[in-house]
Amino acid sequence: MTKKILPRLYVVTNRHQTRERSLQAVLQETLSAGTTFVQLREKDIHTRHLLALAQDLLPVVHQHHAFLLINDRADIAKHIGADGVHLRSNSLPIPQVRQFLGPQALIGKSTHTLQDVLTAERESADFLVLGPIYDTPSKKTYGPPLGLGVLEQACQQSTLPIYAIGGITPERVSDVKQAGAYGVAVISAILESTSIPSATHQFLQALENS
Ligand code: TZP
Repeated sequence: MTKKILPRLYVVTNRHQTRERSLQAVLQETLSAGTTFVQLREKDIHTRHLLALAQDLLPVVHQHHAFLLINDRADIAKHIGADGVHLRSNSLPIPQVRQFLGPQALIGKSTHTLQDVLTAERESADFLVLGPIYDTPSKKTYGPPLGLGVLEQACQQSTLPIYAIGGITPERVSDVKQAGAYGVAVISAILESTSIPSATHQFLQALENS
């Protein structure tokens, strides 16, 4: 059975970081500019609104031949036919989600320590997101930056593709790739950008060149 090939750029949503633009408009712009991997991560939204938003976004994402993953909510992902789910530490365990969504679903896992990385590996996630690697405006929530050293160790000790997250900019792509990251996961450097197409192109170019 063939698994989907994972894109290198993973755009993570936060509708509060779009500079007053609608999330739909911002996503449309980054998808048109070449983004092919999106995580809908709206943690402070009621279930029914999240369902409606996900249902609204999925056809747009699929029109661009991109994948849509839903943060945490395997039930919503399954119901709308999303490409998979992105799990956090307090989500349902990976094996149960795998059983629920089936073998074709993409299952990503957020990790914040080397121990998290090794656990997620044993449970057969498809990919990991590790961070924050750098200082980010949201650092209070996510803790101090791990730095490139931890990223490098994680990439050496894991066979899974690892996306670096936290303060990632196009200028930092080559360093995280050099540390072994498969790709980058980005919120603010794309969603808050005054030119979403140009920010997206810069990331895609940096990923291609490193
Ligand atoms: N997990 C670790 S850092 C982070 C998440 C969700 C936020 C990353 O946001 P940004 O704006 O790309 O630094």
